[in-house]
Amino acid sequence: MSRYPELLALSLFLACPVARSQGAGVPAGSAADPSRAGLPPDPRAAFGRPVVLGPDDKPAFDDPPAGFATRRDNIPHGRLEMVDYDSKTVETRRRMQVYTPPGYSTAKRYPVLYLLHGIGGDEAEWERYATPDVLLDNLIADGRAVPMIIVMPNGRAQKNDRPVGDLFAAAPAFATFERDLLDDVIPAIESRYSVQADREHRALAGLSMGGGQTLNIGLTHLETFAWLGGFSSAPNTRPPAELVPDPEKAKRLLKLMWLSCGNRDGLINFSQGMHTYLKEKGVPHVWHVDGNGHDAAHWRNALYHFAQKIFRPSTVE
Ligand code: FER
Repeated sequence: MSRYPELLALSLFLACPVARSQGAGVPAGSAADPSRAGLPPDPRAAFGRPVVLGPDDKPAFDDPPAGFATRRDNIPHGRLEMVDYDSKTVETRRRMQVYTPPGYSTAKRYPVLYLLHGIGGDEAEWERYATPDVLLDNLIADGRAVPMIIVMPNGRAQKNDRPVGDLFAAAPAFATFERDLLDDVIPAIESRYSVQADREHRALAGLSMGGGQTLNIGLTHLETFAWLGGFSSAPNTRPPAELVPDPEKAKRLLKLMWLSCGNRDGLINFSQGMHTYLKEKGVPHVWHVDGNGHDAAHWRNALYHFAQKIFRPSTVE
């Protein structure tokens, strides 16, 4: 998100209309956490909004084992490459980062995970936060994940897509990205890589703004994606009843609906709202609340678990 997370957390809080309108004016880490009295605001408890936890808001999984994101020399490695594509949506040439698994071969066809970044990020953000290539190399070597392609596009669909200036001013471009993803990114990937081009072999997941994009785009395009993961989804998330107007259809088509958030994340209410709605409507989903904030630890851990569940027989009840 930034090389200076404290400053970014503070500036996001100051710029955040939702936080300000709810009067959540307590800087993160002060009143909410007496153990931090006298310390600078805790960047992990971003946005300074009060977190109210309910009985369902607990971990569904243990934290990953030590070393899960450490590169191992004695296993096969995949490849990470930066790829250009023509975007009709933005009318420019754009970039995305693509991971191909160890032994990638055009003699096989692979499922694809599209992985979306946050408001301060770009196509390189996931790599900075979570090294998805290392994570997947390890999981695949241990037989815990299916060999897959991971596509990390730039979710800010506008001509200048660098995370500069007022980050919130680009919020509309994160909505425009729906067309860029469906009309430009996916066709470019499917024409260049050896992929299984159907809904059951496409997953969409993202962190924060990218989590909101995942829910907004994925739940309204179940003909395109069967596996969805919203990590710490941001206020760009549309109301659950708009995204899932037909719960029976969602039940029939979703192979995995993953929602997760840290229990110190001031944006948790957006994920809680989606969990409550899906629970009420009987739509099976994962609801995983761990001990992190709005931070890379949550996103790395979420990807570790999510990547093991996709493109396999569905196990969620
Ligand atoms: C907001 C607060 C946070 C918001 C977006 C975010 C669109 C996104 C944060 C992130 O991506 O980390 O009010 O409004």
